[in-house]
Amino acid sequence: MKVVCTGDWVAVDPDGDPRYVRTLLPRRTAFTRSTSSKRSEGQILAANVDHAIITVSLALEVDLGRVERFLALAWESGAQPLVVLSKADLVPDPLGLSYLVEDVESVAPGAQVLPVSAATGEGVEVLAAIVGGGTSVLLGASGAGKSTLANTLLGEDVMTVQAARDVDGKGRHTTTTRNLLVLPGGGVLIDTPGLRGVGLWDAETGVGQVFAEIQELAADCRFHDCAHEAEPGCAVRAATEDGSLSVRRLESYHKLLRENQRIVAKTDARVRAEILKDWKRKSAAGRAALEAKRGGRGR
Ligand SMILES: Nc1nc2c(ncn2[C@@H]2O[C@H](COP(=O)(O)OP(=O)(O)OP(=O)(O)O)[C@@H](O)[C@H]2O)c(=O)[nH]1
Ligand SMILES: [Mg+2]
Ligand SMILES: [Zn+2]
Repeated sequence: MKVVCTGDWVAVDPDGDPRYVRTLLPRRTAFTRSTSSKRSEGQILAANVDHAIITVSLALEVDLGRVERFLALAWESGAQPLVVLSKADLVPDPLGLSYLVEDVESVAPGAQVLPVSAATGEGVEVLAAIVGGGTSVLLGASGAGKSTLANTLLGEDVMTVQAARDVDGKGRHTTTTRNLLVLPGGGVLIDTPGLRGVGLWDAETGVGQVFAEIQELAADCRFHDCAHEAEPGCAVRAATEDGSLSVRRLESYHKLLRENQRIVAKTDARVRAEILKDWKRKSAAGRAALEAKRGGRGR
């Protein structure tokens, strides 16, 4: 059975119970993360998303590794990612703000980075234009200001907003369900509960897209399967030596790739174990049926 999730398009019988889904339309995109549970499937957070809005609060120091992780999932989903630097009013120095934007831009090739403030209205018009077409999802940590942005874009307070804890700036997980909101100017917006981190889910292509410049450099490595670890003639490591590629970025790339490989291997092992269990169960049932038949004949 397929589970319907936020963003899915379904067909219902106009004369029947509207809760009864007749057909689930094929998903164009799916934002999938790994779950801690023992299931072998990833969890689909949202389907048919056109714009994945990765919301990063400027109230805290920006964690570039986390941005890269969200970007990998977004690219993998098929949606176009956009990084919103929220609470831009908390960085009053324009030069400081432009440095922050540049920093995030350097880890987000192919994605727009937009400073936004719900408090002053900065960037809101640009964001409204982007979300005015198709389906968008707000992603990010609790307290990042996702629901505040949703309310700003809606022009009314639909979502509950709560102050982040003062001491550590951490959120309170105010939003607990995924909410699909229809925007007045067109477009659909999904507000989601804050995610501290997201586990990758078979996201090798997505990881490649986040680190596009590393993949480009890799074309000049001596070995076509170079892992950029200790191989001679590695163009990627050469770039970290001449400073054109940051060591942090290369390490982050390796880390996400390794994590992804672990998850893929674990899933494969789990799928194999499930098949084996199923086969054992079936063959045990088959044996029992055979015994019963034999027993019946004997009597
Ligand atoms: N200074 C400032 N504060 C903001 C801005 N946007 C949101 N906040 C504050 O940030 C806090 C958290 O905002 P929420 O919108 O509830 O955050 P959220 O991302 O929806 O959090 P969860 O629902 O827990 O995931 C609230 O106190 C907001 O008032 C902004 O543009 N500037
Ligand atoms: Mg919220
Ligand atoms: Zn290399």
